[in-house]
Amino acid sequence: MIWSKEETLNREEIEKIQLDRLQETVKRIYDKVPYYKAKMDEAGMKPEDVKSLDDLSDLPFTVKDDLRNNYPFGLFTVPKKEIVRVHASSGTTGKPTVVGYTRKDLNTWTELIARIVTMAGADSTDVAQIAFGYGLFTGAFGLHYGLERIGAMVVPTSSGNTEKQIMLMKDFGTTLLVSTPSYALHIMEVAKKMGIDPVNELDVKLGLFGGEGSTEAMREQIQKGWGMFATENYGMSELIGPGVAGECEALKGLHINEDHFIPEIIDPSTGKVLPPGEKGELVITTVSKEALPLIRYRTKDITRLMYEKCDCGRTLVRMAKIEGRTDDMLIIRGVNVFPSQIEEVLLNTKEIGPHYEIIVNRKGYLDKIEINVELEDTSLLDSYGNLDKLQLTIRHNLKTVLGIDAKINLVEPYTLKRFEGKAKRVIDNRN
Ligand code: DLL
Repeated sequence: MIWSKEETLNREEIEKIQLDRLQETVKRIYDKVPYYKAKMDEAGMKPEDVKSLDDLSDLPFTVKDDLRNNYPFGLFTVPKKEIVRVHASSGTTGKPTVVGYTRKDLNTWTELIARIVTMAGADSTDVAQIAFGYGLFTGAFGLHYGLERIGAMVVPTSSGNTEKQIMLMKDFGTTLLVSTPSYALHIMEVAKKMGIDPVNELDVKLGLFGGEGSTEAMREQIQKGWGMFATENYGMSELIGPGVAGECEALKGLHINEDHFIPEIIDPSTGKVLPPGEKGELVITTVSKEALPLIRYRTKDITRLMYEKCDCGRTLVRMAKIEGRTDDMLIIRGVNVFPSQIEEVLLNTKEIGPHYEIIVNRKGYLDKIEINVELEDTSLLDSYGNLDKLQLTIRHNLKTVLGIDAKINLVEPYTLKRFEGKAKRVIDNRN
C-alpha cells in the first residue's frame, strides 16, 4: 500500500513543490533568524535570488556547530510559545543539540512516519513494539505517533528490560519490532537464552530498524534469527528525527520524502555538488518545517542517490544504505576504511556471529587495528588448529578485500558488550 499521493508524483510535480517550499523556507529563515540573515548576507544571497532548484547550491551550508552556537533555541523561527515539543541528540561532549516542533511540524512528522512504516509493509493489524528509548531521543516518539496513525496497536516498551520485552512480545502477540538493529540482535539472543525460539514461538514478522547503520550481512543475521522481514529507515534529530527516508518492500534503497527534504550529494572535502549517482556526503534541506528549518544541512552520512523508478511504484528518489559517516572513517596506515566494510567481511564468515569490536591504537607512528570477534557457537573452541585457521582466513579476507592488516582475536560467544540503543563498536585510542 502507498500512504500518500506525494509518493508517486512525477519529477516535474515534485520539483514544483520543492521549489515553492524552498522559496518560502529561505524567506522564513532570512526574515526570522538574524544568524541566518547574517550568513546569507555574507554569501551575497537574498531570498529572491532563489529562482530555481539549481540556485540551492549557492546557499551556504548549515552544520551542527551552527546549532550548538545558538543553543538552545537560537535557530527557531517561531516564538517559544508556538513550540509544542523538543527533542535533543545526546552528543558525547558538552551541550546537546536541541530541536523543536510546532503543532504542524508534529503532524508532518506523524504523516512521514505513516508513509515509511506503510512502505515497509506495516498496517493496522500490526502490534508494534517500540524498543527505542522514550525520552529526548527522537526515535521512539517519532515512530510511535506514525504507527498509531496507521492504526497499529502500539506497545511503548522503550529500550532495556529485555526479558520483560520478550514476555510482552509473547503475551501480546507482537508482530512488528522497532529498535536499532543491534538491539534486535540482543533481544533475539536473550529470547534464545530464555528458551524461547523467536522464529517459532514469537509472531514478530516485520522489523523497522534505524538510528544506526547495518550491513546486508547484518540484515541477513536478523532475518534468519527472527524469521522476520527486516527493513531500515533513516533520519536525524536535526532534520526531524526518523521519517526522512525508508525502505519499501523492494529493499532497493531508502525512499527520501522529497516533498519535505531536498537531498544533495557533495564531495565532503570541497563542498561541491556531485553528479547524480555519485557517492558522497548527504546534504539535506528541509522545506516544510516551521520551528527549525535547515538549509543545506551537512549530515556527514555517506551515500548516493538513485533516480531510477522503483519496483514499488514510488517515484521518490532512493538513497543507498549509509556506508558510514565522514567522521567515522578510519584511516589505517593511509588506507581509508569504514567500520561497515569491516562488518561486511566479518559477517560473511560462517563461523562467526554478529558481535564484534574494532580497536585502533597507535604504536609510535604506526596505526594498529585489532578486532575482537565472537564465535557463532562454542564448537570450534576445542580445536586450537581450527581456531588458528579461522583467524588466518579472516585476516586474509580483510587484507584482500580492504587492504588492512588486522590482528584478529576470536572470543567466546556472549563475551562482548551488547547494546540496547545505538551500538558503539569502534574504540579509537589514537586521540
Ligand atoms: O537516529 C533518528 C532516527 C531514529 C532514525 C530512529 C531512524 C530511526 P540521531 O540520534 O540524531 O537521529 O542520529 C542521526 O544516526 O546522521 C546517521 O549517522 C545515523 N543513522 C540513523 N539512521 C540510520 C540508518 C536518529 N538507517 C544519525 N543507517 C545519522 C545508517 C543511520 N545510519
